[in-house]
Amino acid sequence: MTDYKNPGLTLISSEVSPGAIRWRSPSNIALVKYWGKHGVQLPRNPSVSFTLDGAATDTTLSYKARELAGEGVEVELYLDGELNKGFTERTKLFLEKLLPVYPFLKQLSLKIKTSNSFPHSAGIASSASGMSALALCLVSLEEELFEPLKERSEFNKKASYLARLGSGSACRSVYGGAAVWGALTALEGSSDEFAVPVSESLHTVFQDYHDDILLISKSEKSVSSRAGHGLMEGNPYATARYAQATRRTDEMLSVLRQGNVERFGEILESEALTLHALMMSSHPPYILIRPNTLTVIEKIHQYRADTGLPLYFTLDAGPNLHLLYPHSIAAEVKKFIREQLLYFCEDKMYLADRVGKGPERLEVSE
Ligand code: 2P0
Repeated sequence: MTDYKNPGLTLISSEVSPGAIRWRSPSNIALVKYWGKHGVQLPRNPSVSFTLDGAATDTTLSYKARELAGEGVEVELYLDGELNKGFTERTKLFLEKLLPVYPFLKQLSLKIKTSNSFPHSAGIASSASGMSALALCLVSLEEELFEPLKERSEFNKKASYLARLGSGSACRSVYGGAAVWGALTALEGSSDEFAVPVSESLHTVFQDYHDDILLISKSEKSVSSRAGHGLMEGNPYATARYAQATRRTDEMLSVLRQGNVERFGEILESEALTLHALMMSSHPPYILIRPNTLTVIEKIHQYRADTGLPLYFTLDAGPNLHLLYPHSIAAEVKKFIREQLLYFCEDKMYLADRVGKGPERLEVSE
């Protein structure tokens, strides 16, 4: 077990000068899905994801010594420049959970300014990029107030660990390329407590893979991911699913090394459909895909049969489709999207994204 508890990390308030830290973290798309958790945000099975490039959260964490000491954490969160009560409350609870690791957080007054690169209403979850950006700001804050961590890998591991406590999938966003979260016998250093990078073994074809996100519906989901994970506890297929996901993460890692885009696509699509089948077989059952999700899936299958091109889809916990394909076929695929798929998207919108290099620390702007 990793134990980051450190009661010694406290400050002499009169010595703290105000400051600010800014990180931009991308979102990620799971290739093999995390679905089901236990304990303190521990996954029931390993998962592997591509880190995206364009879909990201930009977060600035400002801090100063707190005037009056209190028990909880003093924080305000501004989303796109406006104080957001819901996110402030969620962030406060998250930071309070971190007090055993960072007791100094209650000696500070914190202001978080955050914005997403994708529109609010796009129906894309921002918890992965948001919690990853915040966790990176916190580890940088630790370094600024105390000592630098010895290695870059230690920094990332701690950020991934903290991000996981905010939102499971966020722990994979800390790394560029691809990341694995969950202990796998064949992957040294892998853990249920944080994600590890696997980008070094990524075949060149996957290094700039495309992920175009088709916005089928922007409505709020009827069942949250948190509730969905919870329902896995009573799902009759859960045990078989966790074993399958473990095997598939192993196989996906070989596929990512070898550059086999067809096998990649087969696993990818089966993972998407399995995820939604798990939702439909939960008690109570629920359905997050929409009729247009199925229409587009059929069109993608037909396109593949007609052209032989390796265009495959995946789904998150919602109705929107992610279309994954190699850069070499980008021109044809974009034409197909424009001419045949956009009609089925709400507001005829899609977001063009691709595999990215991971989070970046940015200069603080006033
Ligand atoms: C994943 N998803 O692996 C899976 C597949 C969505 C579909 O993890 O409760 O927001 O914060 O740990 O990470 C979405 O759930 O859930 C998710 P919490 P999270 O990306």
